[in-house]
Amino acid sequence: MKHFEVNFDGLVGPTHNYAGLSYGNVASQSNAHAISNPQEAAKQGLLKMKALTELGMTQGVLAPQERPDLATLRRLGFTGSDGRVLEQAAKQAPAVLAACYSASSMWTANAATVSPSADTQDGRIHFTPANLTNKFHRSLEPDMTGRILRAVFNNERYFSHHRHLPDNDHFGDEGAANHTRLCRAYGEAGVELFVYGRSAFDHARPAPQRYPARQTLEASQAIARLHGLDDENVVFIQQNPAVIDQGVFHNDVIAVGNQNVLLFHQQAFLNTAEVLADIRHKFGEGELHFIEVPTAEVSVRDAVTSYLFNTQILTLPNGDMALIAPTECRDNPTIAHYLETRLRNDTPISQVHYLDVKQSMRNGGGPACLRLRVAMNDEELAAVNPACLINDRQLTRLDQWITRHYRDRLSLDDLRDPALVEESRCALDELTQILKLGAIYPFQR
Ligand code: SUG
Repeated sequence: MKHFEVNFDGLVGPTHNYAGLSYGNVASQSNAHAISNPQEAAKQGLLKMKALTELGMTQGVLAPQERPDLATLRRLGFTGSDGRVLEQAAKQAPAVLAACYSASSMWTANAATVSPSADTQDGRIHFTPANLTNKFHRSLEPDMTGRILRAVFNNERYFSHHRHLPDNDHFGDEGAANHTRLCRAYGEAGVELFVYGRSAFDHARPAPQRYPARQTLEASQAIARLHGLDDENVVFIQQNPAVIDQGVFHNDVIAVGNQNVLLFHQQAFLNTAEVLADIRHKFGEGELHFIEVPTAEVSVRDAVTSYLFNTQILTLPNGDMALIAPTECRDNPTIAHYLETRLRNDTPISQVHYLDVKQSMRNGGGPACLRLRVAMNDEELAAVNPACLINDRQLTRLDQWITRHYRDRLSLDDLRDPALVEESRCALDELTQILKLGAIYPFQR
């Protein structure tokens, strides 16, 4: 039996825009109110998926959510026709309207936490959608995320789907963005690292002062329990609050792991020495590479602006490891120098590929944010909805679908346009046929 990791990228939705919704996410704030290009955003995402298939990887795709979320706007007291709801919301609560329009489900690293079958008690792959309680626009995602995941991983023998954690900041959960798995081989039990920003129940623990810590310890512990993980294979790690205060709103902005490699910034964690010793102990025998990037070489600021750590480390079919980095890393001389000289010295990473995902980067979403990793074997892969796996045919169909339905310019003012609601629905209706999802969207019922 073969074992590998499949990346499921979020398809960027037709309402991709820059609304400055994420306090604590520097890029989202600094690009607030910029004009977006949804068509370019979706195509950049598709080209990233294509690039991975060309490297020999199995690549999947997850459908976007329906936006605007008119049901939420109605729940908040806006009434009448769709057009009237938009008009009133634009007048009375433009920030709420923008939140209900966000295409943020494209960052599927925040869709769910996934534990592969080699780690779980019942030998199934476990999924828990993230509740994303810390940001209103993102808290609208989990129910639909669950529905999408069930439509893609639709087989109870192999896949176990949990409901998202309670919708309360005490259990704030941001999914795989704060979760990494180290292992000797994908098919063997690994060590699952859960990184949290604060404890919701123990106020004596350190917490950031300026920006919110989105993930709590208690949420991470609940996921580990739900997934039936063995204590011996789990490490809970507190993120350094000082870096959250510098814009590291998820751990995947400052650390990334794959198999026996953990690439992280010197300031990523609290009590780093203890954390590393714990990981090493639980990892057991075999080579384990801790690649610690010192502040003297890369500042936290450079890490946040370049997204050096929001890269994907892939194990290619020939066993080599490759790093998928945003072009912002190549354009920053310090980071380019680090990647071209230091990184490849004495580490298993032998190639670096730069991809342009600028439309997503402007909202603080790099290559790693755009993907949900699922380690699986042949048999499990055969149980995945095949239309959600990328091949040349699906790439062509999706590319044409984007060209047909997406605008190439969207300003916040455009969000009041009722035509955008219809365009998006029409696009998503067709998408459910391309990806064979069934009628998953509320407007289709
Ligand atoms: O949750 N940005 C997202 C970016 C998520 C990145 N994901 C990971 N690091 N895994 C967020 O902050 C900005 C939307 C706006 O401002 O319009 C936004 O939601």
